[in-house]
Amino acid sequence: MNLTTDTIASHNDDRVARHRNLLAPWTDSIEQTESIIEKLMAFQIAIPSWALGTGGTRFGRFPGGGEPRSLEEKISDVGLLHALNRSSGAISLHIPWDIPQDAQAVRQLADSYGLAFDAVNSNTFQDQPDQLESYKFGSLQHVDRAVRQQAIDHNIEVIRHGVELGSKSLTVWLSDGSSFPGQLNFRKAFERTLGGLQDIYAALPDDWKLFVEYKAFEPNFYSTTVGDWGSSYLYASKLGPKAYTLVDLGHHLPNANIEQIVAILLMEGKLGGFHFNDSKYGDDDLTAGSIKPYQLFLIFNELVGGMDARGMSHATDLGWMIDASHNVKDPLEDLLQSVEAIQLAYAQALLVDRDALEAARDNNDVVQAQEILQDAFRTDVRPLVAEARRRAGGALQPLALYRSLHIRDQLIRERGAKSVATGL
Ligand code: AOS
Ligand code: ZN
Ligand code: ZN
Repeated sequence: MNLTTDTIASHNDDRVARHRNLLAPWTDSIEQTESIIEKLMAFQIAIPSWALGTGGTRFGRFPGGGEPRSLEEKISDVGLLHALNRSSGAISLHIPWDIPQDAQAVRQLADSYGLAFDAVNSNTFQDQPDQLESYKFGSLQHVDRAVRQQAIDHNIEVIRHGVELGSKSLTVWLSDGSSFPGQLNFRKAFERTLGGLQDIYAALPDDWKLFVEYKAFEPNFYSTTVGDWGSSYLYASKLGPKAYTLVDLGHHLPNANIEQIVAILLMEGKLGGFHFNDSKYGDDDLTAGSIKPYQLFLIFNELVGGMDARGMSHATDLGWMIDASHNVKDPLEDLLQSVEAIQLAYAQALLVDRDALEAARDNNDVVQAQEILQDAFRTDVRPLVAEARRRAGGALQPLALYRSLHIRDQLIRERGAKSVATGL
């Protein structure tokens, strides 16, 4: 499925007059406006390969049709998103769901869509048909050395695939933990997991990063061996300078102050990246910004402040990835919504008057500090995000264009009504 520049241009032509009107007020502060647009254009968000099919819950799965049947079709789907919004210029793969048969060809295909490979993800939370040992009681934490070794070898194989594709990071998410009190010796589980991560870390190329993703609970319901940012930080610190913590927004206990976690990890140089999503109850993996957009903004507020303080590049120094998937929407439409929500939060955070905020804090002017943040959050930055897309060659309204072209119908004709993507 290829989207031509002509199609996008004619979509934009029909809308550009209205767009210019919406943009007009922004020309009063032209310097700030231009700087935000440039930053938005540079900001790319990686799409996870497993979000391209309709996700499942443990109660059932309802494929929407036209789902990608192969790695090549997944790349083509992300290429389509990127053509529409010019902000989804990377894909994050999952092994073994996405094993590339011919890495060179896969790389070329991604390249033809302007896509890079973001972090590769390992999988030691499921048993694969050809696998000798079972992960029923964990992987890197397992009491049996053979199971641990199998998990280590798998991660090293994932790195190898990533190297062939030009990826620069490995995300390790472990489902390891226990479901009942007494089941696990916490200290031994930690030590064994650390040992395994050390072996994986040793296989990491010099210019790679290892992301240690934490999660409070699920699938284990009593303890998780990498259960919170404190444990992840501890593993990452013990591993060394190439290891970082990865924050998945859905992986906290209710009401956790994620923006504060982000601020501290960033300050310590140990924040690696994100899995963006949203949730109301647990690891719901809902569309970014769909439930708590203010929280997303507050996180970006810490990111912009903290990254600027450390002289980091917003575009390249952290891993920006989506981790969302569910049952009821067209996955491509959902991803367009997630990307836009992330861009809006980022643009609003760029609006914050940081000097005024610091001054208010120094004066203990609580009201003014709150006003400054809310003023940015309540600003409609959609015209800026649309302008960034337009300048980069994308569509003013990606979702509207996707719908008007009946892309899902075309994909169903091409791939069938019952195609099911590999993944969760
Ligand atoms: C699991 O809850 C984690 O969020 C993982 O990052 C991710 O969902 C998984 O690796 C994809 O299967
Ligand atoms: Zn995740
Ligand atoms: Zn998750």
